[in-house]
Amino acid sequence: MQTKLERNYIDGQFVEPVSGNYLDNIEPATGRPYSVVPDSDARDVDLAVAAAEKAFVGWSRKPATERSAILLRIADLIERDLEKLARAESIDTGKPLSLARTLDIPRAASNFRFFATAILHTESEAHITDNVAFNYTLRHPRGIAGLISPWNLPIYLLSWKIAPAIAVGNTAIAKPSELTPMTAFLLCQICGEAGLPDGVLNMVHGTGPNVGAAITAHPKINTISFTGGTATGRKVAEASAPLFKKVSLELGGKNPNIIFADADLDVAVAGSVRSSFANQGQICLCGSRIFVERSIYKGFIKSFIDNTSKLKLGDPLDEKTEQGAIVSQPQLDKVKFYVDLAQKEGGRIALGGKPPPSISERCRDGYFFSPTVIVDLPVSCRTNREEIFGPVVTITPFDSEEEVIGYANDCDYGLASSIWTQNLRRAHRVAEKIHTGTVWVNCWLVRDLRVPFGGMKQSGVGREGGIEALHFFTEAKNVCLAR
Ligand code: TXE
Repeated sequence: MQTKLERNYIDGQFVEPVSGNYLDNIEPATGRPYSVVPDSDARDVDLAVAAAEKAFVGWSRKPATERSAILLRIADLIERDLEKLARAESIDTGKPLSLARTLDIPRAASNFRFFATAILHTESEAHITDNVAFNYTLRHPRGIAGLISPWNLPIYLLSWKIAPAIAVGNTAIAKPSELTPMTAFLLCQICGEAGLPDGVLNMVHGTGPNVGAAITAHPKINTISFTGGTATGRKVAEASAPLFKKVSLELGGKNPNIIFADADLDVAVAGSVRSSFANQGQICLCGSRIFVERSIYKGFIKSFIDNTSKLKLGDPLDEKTEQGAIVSQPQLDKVKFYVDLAQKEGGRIALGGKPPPSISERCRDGYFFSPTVIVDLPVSCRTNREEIFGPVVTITPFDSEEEVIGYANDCDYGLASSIWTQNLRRAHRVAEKIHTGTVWVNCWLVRDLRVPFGGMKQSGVGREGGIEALHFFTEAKNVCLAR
């Protein structure tokens, strides 16, 4: 039964898409539609641009303290509605309710709070040109930002873009993934209640080709922040380049997770199980290629499999569930494809490899897949190079530090990596040589909002987070005064 009607949010109003068309929104745990999403197109984007353009005049001139106060109210309201939002996120994505409650929704509140306060503590550079001039830097909001986000961490990632974009005085047109639009819709209600002026944030729902492409092609949207797959990122870059848009792309990953023999094994195993299977492996930062020093290889695999087997897979809305559903049928098919491919490439399935036995009557047609561990694969096979984005990891032995650095870097992606060792010198040495935007040592997914975040190689272009985000969403201007 369709229980909710989502609508676009344009100029402070909830409105129907111009076409009047809607897409089914499917609950991954049941495989059944439970709401509808506006199937918007370029005409809705045009309306949103008109609203954002009008709102920019007042919003960009508002004192930072006033913008900050509104963003802080949004953060408070997200926290007030934590349970409602967590439940919505869990139903929409298939992720465990407990994860949405402890990670996704709190992070959305933190994103607004962080950037609300960051704009109160900015500094500007001054450069004195000897005996000639005095320079200082002004940073202006750029105008209208287009913010496009994926389905794996819907409100977590969308708020990570919206908060800095509007905090510095831009207006925004956001497009959540058509697979997971619900919390974006609820966030608009919150923004209205928090007193965000009409038109500052506009939410246009719909597909990538219809709405995403209209955003990237729109001449009045001069800033694009995109998170999603690498193939889509390429399209976004192609559409934006002729218009000279400022673009930030956070794309896929195939992240190495390296365990040295001197690691604290219990900590490394627990951390690796989490980094492999959190959110069913559907986080761009998940460590999908595990490399283990040969002397502890067998022991690690045993312990890793023991711990993974204990993960409770079930109905995402069950409080005890640790592994929920995969987001969609195509994504489930993709996972199955790679598990088949791995076997054709010589891999052996040490755990999982198929959907779990029936979970419950409610979840009979849901998109579930057991956490899967594959061993005995060559390092450079497709399974070890291509992003699967599901609960599937490979484990490969290595003999030396040099060898494993080669393995880690032998990949088109460069988003994140983890190293587990108790040797501090080794940690620094390896961290310096790995080609990824983030290197975690003896931890995973510790995300301080101040640090630069982004990927190398095909994992993306640009950095967001902290000052990087404030700079990305502003235009620097040099003012030069003769002495
Ligand atoms: O993502 P898409 P999809 C990876 C993952 C997954 C693959 C495809 O491997 O299997 O990407 O997933 C919008 N112009 N990641 O297809 O298409 C789209 O509507 C502008 C990794 O779901 O990249 C959505 O809002 N926008 C990733 C957003 O782009 C377009 C997270 C992302 O969707 C568009 C998700 C277009 N032409 C998937 N086409 C990560 N690294 O976080 C689509 N979109």
